[in-house]
Amino acid sequence: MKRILTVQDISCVGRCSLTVALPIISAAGVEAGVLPTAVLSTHTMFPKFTFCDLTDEIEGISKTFTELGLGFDAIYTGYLGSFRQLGLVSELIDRHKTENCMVVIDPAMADNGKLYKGFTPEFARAMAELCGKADLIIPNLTEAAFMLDIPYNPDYDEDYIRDVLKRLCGLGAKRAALTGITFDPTKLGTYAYDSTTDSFFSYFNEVKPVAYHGTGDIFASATLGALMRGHSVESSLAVAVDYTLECIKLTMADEDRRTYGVNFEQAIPYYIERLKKTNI
Ligand code: PXL
Repeated sequence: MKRILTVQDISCVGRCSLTVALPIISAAGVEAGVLPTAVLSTHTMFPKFTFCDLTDEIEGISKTFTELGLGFDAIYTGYLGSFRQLGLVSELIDRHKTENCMVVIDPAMADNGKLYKGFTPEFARAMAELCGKADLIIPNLTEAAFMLDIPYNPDYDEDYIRDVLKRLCGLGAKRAALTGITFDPTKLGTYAYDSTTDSFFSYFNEVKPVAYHGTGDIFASATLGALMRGHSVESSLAVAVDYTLECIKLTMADEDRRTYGVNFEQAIPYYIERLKKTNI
């Protein structure tokens, strides 16, 4: 059984970061080790939240894993809250990265042309440096623009997306997958570039006329789960597109849906079944 380490905050309520990553990765049949970087009452989109920083714990936990001989098949990072955390996570990757350990980075910090509360363009550039250590990065177009220090351009064409992906790999990441990409009003999905083979890949499914918060974390966690189950990068991204769409459909169908996150829990049986198929 594979074991991964995911490094991100735990927001007690709000369906993001660890409360999403843990159940999805466990559902994939993969042991999910966690390194919580902060405890928040909710994520930062809520009008009020508490924040307990756990940065001081990162180095001790990381070193203790090494002393115990605990290795990981993947390190998956999500929302990280400070420059110091970026530095410590970079060291953690250096310490634990082996040939058989895949580094997946979701630079969760922005969406719809804007940085989340508390982030700056300088932070995005520091996140870009961390992304240089990844085997796969999974930004949305806003995060990509901030990391590359280029204007956010929602009126893109395929050439533009290919150029952005090549530049993202220019940061040092072996592969980059952009989420939330659409060239056709009826389709939404991912567009990816693998610099090791100089090849592009895209996968789309239905688009729904809604925008729910928290789908980025679900997409990244579902990708990681599929990778650890032996899917190729391309097949893992396709699984994540299909699972995220299923989460959105179930949320739309729920008359009592919450104002935050999507009903990813109800779509877990779908994910488990979808993992059994390799269509790419
Ligand atoms: O979904 C990304 C995320 C993770 N963690 C925290 C957040 C957000 C997005 O707003 O605030 C604390």
